[in-house]
Amino acid sequence: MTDQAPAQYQGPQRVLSGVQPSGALHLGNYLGALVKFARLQHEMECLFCVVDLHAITVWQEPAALAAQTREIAAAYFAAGVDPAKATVFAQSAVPEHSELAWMFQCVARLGWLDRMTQFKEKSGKHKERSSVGLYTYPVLQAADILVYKATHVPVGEDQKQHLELTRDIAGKFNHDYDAPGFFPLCEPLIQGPGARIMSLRDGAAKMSKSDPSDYSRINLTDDADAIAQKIRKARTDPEPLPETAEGLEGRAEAKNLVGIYAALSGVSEADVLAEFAGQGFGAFKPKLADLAVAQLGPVGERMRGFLADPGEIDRILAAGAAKARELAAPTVAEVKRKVGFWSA
Ligand code: AQP
Repeated sequence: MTDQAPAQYQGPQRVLSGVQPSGALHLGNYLGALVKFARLQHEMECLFCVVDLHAITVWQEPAALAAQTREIAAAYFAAGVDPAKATVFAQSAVPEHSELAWMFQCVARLGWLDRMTQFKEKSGKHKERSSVGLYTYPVLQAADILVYKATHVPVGEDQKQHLELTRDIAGKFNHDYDAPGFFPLCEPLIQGPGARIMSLRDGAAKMSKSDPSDYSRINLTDDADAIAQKIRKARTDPEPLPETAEGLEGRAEAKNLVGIYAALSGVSEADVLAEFAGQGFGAFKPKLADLAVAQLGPVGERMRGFLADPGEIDRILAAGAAKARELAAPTVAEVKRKVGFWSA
C-alpha cells in the first residue's frame, strides 16, 4: 500500500447502466432510466445491460427469465436506445462482471454493506432468509460499472447510495494496489424530472415492479384504458392544486402526480402549477391520463413490435456481449495482475 494521493482517471468518458429483468417495467424505470439512456447515447459512449445476475438475487422463474431479458432489451429499443450507437447486452453473457465482483468482495468492507438501505427495504423483516446475493448486490453493481471503467451512471434517486459505494470500492482498490487513477470515481447522473416517481397508492413509497398492487404503477405495456383507470384511482387529497411548489409540501400524492405530468410533458413543476392552480384532481387527472397515454402508448406499441422478432433481439444481445467483452476482458486481466494472481 502507498500514501500517494490518487491521480485522476485519464481514460475516456463512458456511460454504463442497467435494468433488472425482474418484471414488467413501469413509468419510474422509464423516466428514471430509459429516457436518460436514449439521450445519453448521443453524448457519450454508452453500454446498457439487462442485469439478469442482479435479478436472481430474488427468485425468478427459470422458464421466464430469458423472455424477461428480451422484454427489457425491447423496452430499451422502444425508448429510443439504438444498438448501432449503444452497446446492449445481457449481464450474464459477460462473465467478467462476476469475476471482478469476487475481487471487489474482497475490497469492500462489511460495514459499508451494512449501511445499504435498499437491502434493508428488500429483505424486510426476515433478512436471514434473504439470499447472500441480495446482500452483496451493490458489490456486483460496482463491478458492472468498473469493469468498463464507466465514468457516468444514469439512474434513479434510489441508486444513489450504491453509486457512492462504487466510488468507495474504486478508491480503495486504487489505493490498496498502488494504482492511482486506475478505476474512475464514477459520477451518478440522477438529476432531472422523473428521478423519483412514487407509487400511485402511497406517495411515500417509490413506484416499484415488486409492489403487490398493480394499481401502484403504470406499466409500459398497459393499454390506454388501464393507464386512464390507474390514474383515475390514484390516491390524492381533496384540496385544489396550489399556485407554487411550496404549496405541495406535505401533499406527497399530489406532488407525485404533478411531478409525473412535468416529466412526461418536459416542463417544470412550476409551469404545471401555473396551468392547473386552483383546479381539483377531477380536472387534473383526465389531463394527466391523456398525456400519459399519448407518451407511453407508442412506447408499448414499439415494444410489442420488437418482441415480435425475438431472434433479432437475440442477435443484437449476442453482438453487444461480444463488444462488451472486448472492453471488460483487459480490465479483469489487469486487475488480476495487480492483485498478484499466478499466470503462466
Ligand atoms: N420509482 C422510480 N423512479 C425513478 N427511477 C426509478 N428506477 C426504479 N424505480 C424508480 C430506476 O430504474 C432503473 C432500473 O431499476 P431496476 O429494475 O434495476 O431496479 P429497481 O431500482 O429495484 O427497480 P424496481 O422497479 O423498484 O424493481 P424491484 O421492485 O424489482 O426492486 C434504475 O436506474 C432505478 O434507479
